[in-house]
Amino acid sequence: MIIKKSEFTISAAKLSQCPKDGKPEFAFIGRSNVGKSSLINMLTAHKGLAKTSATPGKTLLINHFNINDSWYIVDLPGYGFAKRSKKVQEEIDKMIDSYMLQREELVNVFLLIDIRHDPQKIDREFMDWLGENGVPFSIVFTKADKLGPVKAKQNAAKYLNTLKDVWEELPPAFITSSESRLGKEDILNYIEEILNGDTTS
Ligand SMILES: Nc1nc2c(ncn2[C@@H]2O[C@H](COP(=O)(O)OP(=O)(O)O)[C@@H](O)[C@H]2O)c(=O)[nH]1
Ligand SMILES: [Mg+2]
Repeated sequence: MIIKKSEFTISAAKLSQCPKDGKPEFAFIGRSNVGKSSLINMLTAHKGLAKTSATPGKTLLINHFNINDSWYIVDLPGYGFAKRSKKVQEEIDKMIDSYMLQREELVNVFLLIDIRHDPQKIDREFMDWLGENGVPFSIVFTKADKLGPVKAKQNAAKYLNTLKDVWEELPPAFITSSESRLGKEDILNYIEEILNGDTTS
């Protein structure tokens, strides 16, 4: 898949404000500062498409980006950001829940995990919740350049291994770096396969 066009479409505060053209959506989510904006910019080769910032936790809206006039990247707010007020975080969680459960256009969720960190309870809870509700997702390990290739692979394998306590089948997983663009082709090919209805690989 080659991304020829990527542009911001709309920021929605609720589901009813999301685009109504029925195009498939691939959502990106994770804890604040996990590298979500950087990953979206890397995948689209569009610097500044999703804002990267040193002040984490700023995206409060569901942001849609039109890709090639045929599908959307959806940038969701980070969950579990301690500096937000409880009330604001609850509002966000409600918005995320309704998007995940009700948005018919949603095809796949990319759940981002910082490859350097030990498994965090909040990521695991979110993953299990997606599974229980039948929402298809993949894991994207971010910031692999900070570890180097060997350690990155080890950490990813170790992480995935912890899921086996409950998960019979592991979700697809990608090791990425927005710095080195590692994982770009794999993720874009995966999206293309899903869009083409090829679910055999
Ligand atoms: N070394 C390295 N740093 C990254 C990578 N991705 C993001 N970062 C840094 O991590 C911080 C948070 O990134 P950002 O994309 O804004 O995270 P977001 O809050 O999840 O959208 C920024 O300082 C980025 O420069 C990566 O792949 N490698
Ligand atoms: Mg961001």
